[in-house]
Amino acid sequence: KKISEFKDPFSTARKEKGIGEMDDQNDPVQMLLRLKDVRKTAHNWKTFQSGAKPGRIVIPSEVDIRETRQLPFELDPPEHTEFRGIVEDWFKRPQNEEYAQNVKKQISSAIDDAMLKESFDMVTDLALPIQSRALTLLFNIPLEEAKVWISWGTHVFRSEGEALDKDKANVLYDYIDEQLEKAAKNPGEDLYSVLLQSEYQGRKITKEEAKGVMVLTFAGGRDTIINALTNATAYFAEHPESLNRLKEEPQLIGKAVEEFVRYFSPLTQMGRVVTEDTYVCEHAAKADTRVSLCWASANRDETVFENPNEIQIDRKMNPHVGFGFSHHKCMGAPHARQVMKIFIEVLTEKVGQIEILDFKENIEELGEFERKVGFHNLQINLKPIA
Ligand code: HEM
Ligand code: EMZ
Repeated sequence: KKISEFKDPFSTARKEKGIGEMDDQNDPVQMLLRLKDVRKTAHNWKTFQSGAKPGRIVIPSEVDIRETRQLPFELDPPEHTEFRGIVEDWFKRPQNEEYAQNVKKQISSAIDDAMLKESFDMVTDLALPIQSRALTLLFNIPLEEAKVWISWGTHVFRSEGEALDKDKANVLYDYIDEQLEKAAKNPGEDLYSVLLQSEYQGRKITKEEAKGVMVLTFAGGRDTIINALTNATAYFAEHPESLNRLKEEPQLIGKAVEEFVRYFSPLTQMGRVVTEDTYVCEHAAKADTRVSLCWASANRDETVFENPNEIQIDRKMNPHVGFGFSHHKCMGAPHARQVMKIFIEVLTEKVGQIEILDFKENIEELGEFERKVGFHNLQINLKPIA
């Protein structure tokens, strides 16, 4: 059995019923499993809203550990459209050549250091530092600051085992409050300062709104990137021929990134709150209940993807929804794609062999389903190209 194999737990339910069910802290969720339904529902923000009580569209629900509304994530049109418009350009900076070169410097040096070790944990010793350091570029602040973030571990709201962790969350909230205070007193060229100077609905953005953006960028782009890098590394350890192919044909790296996002679906699902009695996939969905858009299931939909359970690094048609769909599609995708692309590029340039020494899988419990989303740890050894 391959360590880098990620089974699709949804296939029977997707084919037979199209929906799955899970309870989450006594607030059950009807999960939409088919790509077509996921898209249609994501598009219909009037009936399936994001702007519910903060934390409720996240599964597991964060209503008990968070009051700040994450922005633009927990808004619906027309407010969502205006708010997203204010921040979107900033989140496209990762496409600039200079940004890419800085990411490359960071990742090259991280991999050089890792190759000096006999063995190390891909999750906490490599993916987490890469993710945290790259985030300093997105924020446009000194690299030094990454040290603080690395000390928080892989998820800012959860500890190993998925339990919500309020104390951990409070560390993040206090930190962001402090950074925003500093930026307000002494504005610079960083994301905090830029936010505080932006205008929304004809007035300046409030500190609470700026905090909502920062909480989201810290939380949303963290375990997702870490799992994507770790899972791709496990895959290359077991498929050295694929890494070789990408070395020979680097123009395929972009396609490979999309295929990893499809196959690993680092964000399993996202909820919506139903605003009026309706039906999803012929099942009644009452007002004020939750449904979820299950990206991970949609990405294995056999009516859309040929051989959905195989990684094809050169997959031709790949309309995956790993980064979401419609209004809320991932704003961090340019950054995430750049980090993943450059990570793979550096592997092809420097690494000759990847050996897995030990691992512990990270399994999500989703009611009737169990889904592997990544690894709590992946102990590996990297050998330089001879
Ligand atoms: C939204 C996935 C990385 C910031 C989303 C959504 C998905 C997603 C599926 C849609 C949520 C919804 O429809 O409610 C991913 C994956 C990532 C990743 C798979 C890594 C491989 C990042 C990063 C950042 C980020 C690195 C920022 C640093 C956001 C934001 C939104 C979002 C701000 C909300 C956009 C909106 O509501 O308009 N992401 N994400 N993500 N993501 Fe990501
Ligand atoms: C939320 C979410 C964002 C949530 C787009 O997804 O990511 C999750 O990891 C966080 O726990 O708060 O930011």
